[in-house]
Amino acid sequence: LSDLLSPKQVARAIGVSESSLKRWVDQGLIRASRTAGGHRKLPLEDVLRFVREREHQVVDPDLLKLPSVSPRSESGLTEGSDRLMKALLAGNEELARQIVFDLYLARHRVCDICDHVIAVAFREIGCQWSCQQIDAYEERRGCEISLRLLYELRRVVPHCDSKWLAVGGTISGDHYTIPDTMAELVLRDAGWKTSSLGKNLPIASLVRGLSETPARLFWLSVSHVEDESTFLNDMQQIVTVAKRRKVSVVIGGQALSDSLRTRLRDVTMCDSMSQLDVVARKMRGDEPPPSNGERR
Ligand code: B12
Repeated sequence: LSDLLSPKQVARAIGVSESSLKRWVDQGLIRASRTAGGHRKLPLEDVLRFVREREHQVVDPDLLKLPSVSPRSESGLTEGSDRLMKALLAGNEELARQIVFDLYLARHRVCDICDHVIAVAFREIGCQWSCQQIDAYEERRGCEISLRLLYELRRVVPHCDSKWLAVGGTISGDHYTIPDTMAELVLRDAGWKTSSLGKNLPIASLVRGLSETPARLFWLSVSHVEDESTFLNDMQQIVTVAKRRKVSVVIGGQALSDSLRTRLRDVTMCDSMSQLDVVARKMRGDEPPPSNGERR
């Protein structure tokens, strides 16, 4: 992430004096680097971490190059999912962004926003689609907006540790982009360096990608399975290479039926992004950070 901000920009953005801000920097509360001329420069992700931890309000998000945040944060996950669903169906990207970033700045964890807000909104969108209450374009447009939001969140999650590399993707026939992009984002938030190999990838290529990168974790998002026995064969190929290379395989997704689950071996199965977060942090020997008390 290359966004570096001046103390003046940050002070104005969060409505405090520049001298308070410089003091916090000098006390080490916000990490800063110095330019050749000796000026302090603050990385955006460190500023956001400080804002979340100290519960400051962002009064002028433009100055942080952030999407606009509503002045009074609506911090609940439950209201968030309903509001997000409506914003997505209306194609209101600005409002959708505001809802997601408000929750992030209100200290909800990225995995909780994914599970309890974005995924819930899409469950409802799926119901409305199957009851023919909405048109395909409304669903698809909502997917496009959500993907962009996930990439914007990715811009602000803190730096990751390059020792811990995770790769993953989806197998050919699986066109679902949101859960895979979420898995990558959650892994980054859990401190992993990630590199998605891609969506809808032929199994041979996915396996080659796994064997040619020094990854320690391989994630597979499974939202659509065309044929169960082909899928089990594909998984066998992944697990064989992963074992040889001492890579942990973590899979999740709504197409993992009970019959598939009972036949899968040597993989960690997760039902949610929160579980992925726990598994990923445990592997690195980390405890989950504190989050906003309200879970739903
Ligand atoms: C958007 C959508 C699509 C879009 C996706 C676009 C895109 N760019 O991603 C498109 C148009 C491709 C699509 C196509 C189809 N879809 Co569709 N789709 C949906 C919808 C509305 C949302 C899915 C979504 O992305 N949700 C957001 C994710 C994040 O939520 P999630 O899947 O619940 O994931 C959570 C967990 O499973 C877990 N998880 C997920 N992945 C991973 C990975 C890891 C590593 C871990 C740890 C955890 C994890 O964490 C997530 C967050 O909590 C669902 C409705 C629903 N109920 O979900 C239908 C739905 C899944 N689709 C459905 C169907 C039938 C189809 C089609 C077969 C339609 C058709 N006849 O062509 C095709 C199949 C496409 C294919 N071959 O891949 C049905 C499936 C019914 C069933 N169980 O069989 C659903 C349920 C709609 C419905 N009510 O009928 N779809």
